[in-house]
Amino acid sequence: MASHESVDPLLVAPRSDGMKPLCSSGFTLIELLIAMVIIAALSGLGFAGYSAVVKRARIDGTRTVVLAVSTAIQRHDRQDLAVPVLTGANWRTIVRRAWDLDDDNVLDGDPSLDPKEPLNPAVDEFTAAEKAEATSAAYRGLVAESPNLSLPPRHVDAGKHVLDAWRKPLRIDHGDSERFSGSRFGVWSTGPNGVDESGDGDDIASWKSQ
Ligand SMILES: [Ca+2]
Ligand SMILES: [Ca+2]
Repeated sequence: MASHESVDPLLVAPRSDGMKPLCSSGFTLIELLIAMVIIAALSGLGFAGYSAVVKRARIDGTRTVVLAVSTAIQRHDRQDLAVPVLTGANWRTIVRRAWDLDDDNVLDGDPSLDPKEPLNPAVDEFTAAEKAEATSAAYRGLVAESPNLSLPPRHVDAGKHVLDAWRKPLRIDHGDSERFSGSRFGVWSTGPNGVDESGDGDDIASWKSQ
């Protein structure tokens, strides 16, 4: 039997309605373009969905760290630190805020490990005098002084600063219990936009539920 006899004539014969035979070609250019547009749209939706999932995971991870730090500070119940300072030939005692010895609202790392990173002022915390004061009071920052505080390594930098998911050090402020929902202090991350809004905006704060 000849091979052409096995082909259905309807599939190859010219059609009376002027349309192409059913198996005459693959995709037309228009069909290819439509397929490409659909694939591009689906890819965009997939990327947007992925980005949203990553952002949510970072917010949730940062919130866990903020609450862990807040709990560790409450456990210490140590708000102030008496620091001996040598002025001329005389020693005197000054009071500093524990966990923010240099009063810059950045949660302290370990002063003795302060990397003095010139390109990142946020982790360039301690002046030489503040470092000396911290050393004289055996003060080493939250992570070094909180043995029960367990944080994922990605949330701690070389200077023992606690970082959020965007690699920014956490912030702290003391004193205003009305602002901090009854607590004497508040801890926060500057959030996805990396801008410090004192706990407002997209900041992730220990005294706010999100
Ligand atoms: Ca500080
Ligand atoms: Ca912010």
